[in-house]
Amino acid sequence: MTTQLFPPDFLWGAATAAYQIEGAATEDGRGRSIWDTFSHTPGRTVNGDHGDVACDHYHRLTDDVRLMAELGLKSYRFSLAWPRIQPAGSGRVNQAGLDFYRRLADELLEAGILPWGTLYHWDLPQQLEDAGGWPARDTAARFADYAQLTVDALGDRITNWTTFNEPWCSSFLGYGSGVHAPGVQDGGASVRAAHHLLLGHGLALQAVRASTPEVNLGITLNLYAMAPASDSAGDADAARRIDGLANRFFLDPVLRGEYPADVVEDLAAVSDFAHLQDGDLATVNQPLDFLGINYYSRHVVAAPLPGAVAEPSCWPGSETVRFTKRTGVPVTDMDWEIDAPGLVETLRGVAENYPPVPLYVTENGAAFVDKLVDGEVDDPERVDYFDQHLRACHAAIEAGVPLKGYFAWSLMDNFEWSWGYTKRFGMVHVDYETQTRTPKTSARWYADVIRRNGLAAQ
Ligand code: GBH
Repeated sequence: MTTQLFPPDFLWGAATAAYQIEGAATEDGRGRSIWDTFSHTPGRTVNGDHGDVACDHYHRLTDDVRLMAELGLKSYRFSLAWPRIQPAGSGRVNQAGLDFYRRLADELLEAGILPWGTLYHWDLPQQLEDAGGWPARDTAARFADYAQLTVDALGDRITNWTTFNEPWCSSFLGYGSGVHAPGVQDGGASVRAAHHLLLGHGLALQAVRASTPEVNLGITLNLYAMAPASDSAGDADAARRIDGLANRFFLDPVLRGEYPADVVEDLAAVSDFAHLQDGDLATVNQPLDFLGINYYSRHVVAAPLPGAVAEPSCWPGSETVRFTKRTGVPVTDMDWEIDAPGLVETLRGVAENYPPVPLYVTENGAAFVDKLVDGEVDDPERVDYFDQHLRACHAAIEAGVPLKGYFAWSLMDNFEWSWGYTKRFGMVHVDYETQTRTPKTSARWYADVIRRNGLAAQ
């Protein structure tokens, strides 16, 4: 293949999230979040791992920004921990929390790196969970307040903001299957949670635009390519259902102001949608400056087996759909199929089926079993994963998709939620005993890509 150059202003970045890297869980007035509670509850995470220390980024931000500068990153996507800024989730503001992110933004800007803030990457203040969490409508209004005060305070330095990272995960893993905090298993609650996350997004955009109109605002959705396991009608219906819950249940309200009718029907036994009030969907459907897409893999699904029994699931109403694997398709250490053409499909699907909006890949990456040998980590599979997916991005741009940037997940190894520290997604290796950072082969490869503004001939 020939050299593939990207548009001159293409934004090359890497991403992280607060609870996955910061540590300092009880310092400088930070409040407790649902992930503190969850990860300290026996049996919830592998090895009982938690984010108390994580990558200790809170104390190492200067070193970490230097590392980013060495990589030549044009942008860095991070999340702000709501409980650092508003320890109780409402009311009193903790200035030390805002100061930390102000310092991070300043150091990034000084290094020529554009800071990209995510207001919510899953760490709801525990007190708001105690008051009902995302299934409660009031949480949406609390989020809008927090968004407004945070962007008011930092919008002079951080000019690109996303409201939520992956509301699908917060709703359906948090309140459906319960594999994420707060660990609830209740289909109806998960559907209400999704609605209030979407509503919180819309309310936040209205509030922020009213007080800090000059910033760019968007949301990040995790989207999956989809395929039926066979061409049977039953498998096609399974693919329609899972595409509905994973992708369209979030894309349609955000970009069109409506819930997909077929998904509402699939959910009939789970939710009567009595939580949906007049005007809500118009609120959700605010104009976006950009849409962030996190892409990892494809779901290949099949019709339920006869007599299958529904169990608590992140696919409410479609609990018995079977998730299958194609033979011969390589997988990552998460056991996710590597499917770069699925990224082209996903980007084109959004660009061709929804009103136009600038797109960013806000996460894409892979976990592999990395080994530190003589102070080096050689990770050719990760290089290959990034290479294939960046070729997919290039193909999408050539097909007319308005893709403006790409953030690799992740800058460094970190706390992989319920998998704890057992899964490594970083371009930079982290030794959790010594906190030593070691750029892997993929980090050097990515630095070359950025310098070249594209992929070398193969
Ligand atoms: C992203 O989620 C997240 O934004 C990021 O924080 C995370 O580190 C990254 O992906 C890598 O996972 O195996 O049943 O426990 C992508 C969506 C969230 C889907 C976690 C799979 C694990 C469910 N993923 N989820 S389970």
